[in-house]
Amino acid sequence: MESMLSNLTPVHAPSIPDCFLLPADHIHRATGAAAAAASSLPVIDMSLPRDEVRAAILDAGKEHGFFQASSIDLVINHGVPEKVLRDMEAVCEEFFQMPAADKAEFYSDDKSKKNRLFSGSSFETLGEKEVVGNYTVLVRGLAMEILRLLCASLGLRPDYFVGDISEGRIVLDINRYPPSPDPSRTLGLPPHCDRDLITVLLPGAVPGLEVAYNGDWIRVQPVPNSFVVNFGLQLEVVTNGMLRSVEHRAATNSSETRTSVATFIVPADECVVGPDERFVGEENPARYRAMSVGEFKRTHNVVNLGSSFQSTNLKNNQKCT
Ligand SMILES: O=C(O)CCC(=O)C(=O)O
Repeated sequence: MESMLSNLTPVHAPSIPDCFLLPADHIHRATGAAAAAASSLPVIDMSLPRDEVRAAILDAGKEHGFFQASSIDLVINHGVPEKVLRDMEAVCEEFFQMPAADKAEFYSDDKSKKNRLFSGSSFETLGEKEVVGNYTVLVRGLAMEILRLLCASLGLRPDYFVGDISEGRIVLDINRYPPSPDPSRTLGLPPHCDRDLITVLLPGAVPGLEVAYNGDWIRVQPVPNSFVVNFGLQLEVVTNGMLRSVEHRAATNSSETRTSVATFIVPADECVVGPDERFVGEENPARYRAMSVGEFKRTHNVVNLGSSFQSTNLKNNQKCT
């Protein structure tokens, strides 16, 4: 825990604690070939006419499971003003700049705790409740708007994702990635798919997010004032695989600290999620079993360690064989 709480830079701490080291051949570095082939992730200007945004989200969902939502401050009723983003980033920075002893008070291994610091952190400090609360409400609004647009594209009723399926406990992860003395042996976050319905990530200005694509990794170049949006496993299950939840990871770098804020829209534990009948037919049999989200969470591994393009263990429990 000490090494995680420390504010040391690599200059001060030239060696990496063993627990953060991966085997040398374990990290498949991004070659750039995928990015060249895919011209990076699609960037969707959310201020465009709804029909255009809808079509772009569906295309991005089918091809990548990821996109960047830009010009969000222009979206009427669902905008997240730039000030809200900057305030949120400032609160995160303030927290991580606190002395290690103060941060230690938030440290806990107990997953049932509402706010805790672990190998990433979820926190809410009394003084900043307003900033974090305001941010969360606006980002949730954006996520719900994207889901509504998807409904129209998928032939679902507009409020399909309203209710239990999106109203589990909202989870906000604030990820802090200090510079690494050896980025070739460390990852900020190992490859994983998100277990939620949809995730909205404030990626910060420093690159680090990498998205699996055709056996390689696309390194995401953050677009200023934009969010990275990706589809979670629950959306993949509902659409019987039409929309994909795609593996991603956070790489480290040797010079700059990176902070990202992930907002997860999660179904309630008792909500039973399975492929909707509209996505199942003779040609397209159900690929997943229906199961409660609580059971899904209990029986799935969260992440794979190291490099992998086959995180199917995340989905196997629910997959029909
Ligand atoms: O920090 C990032 O870019 C990725 C964050 C992420 O994947 C997560 O919080 O699950």
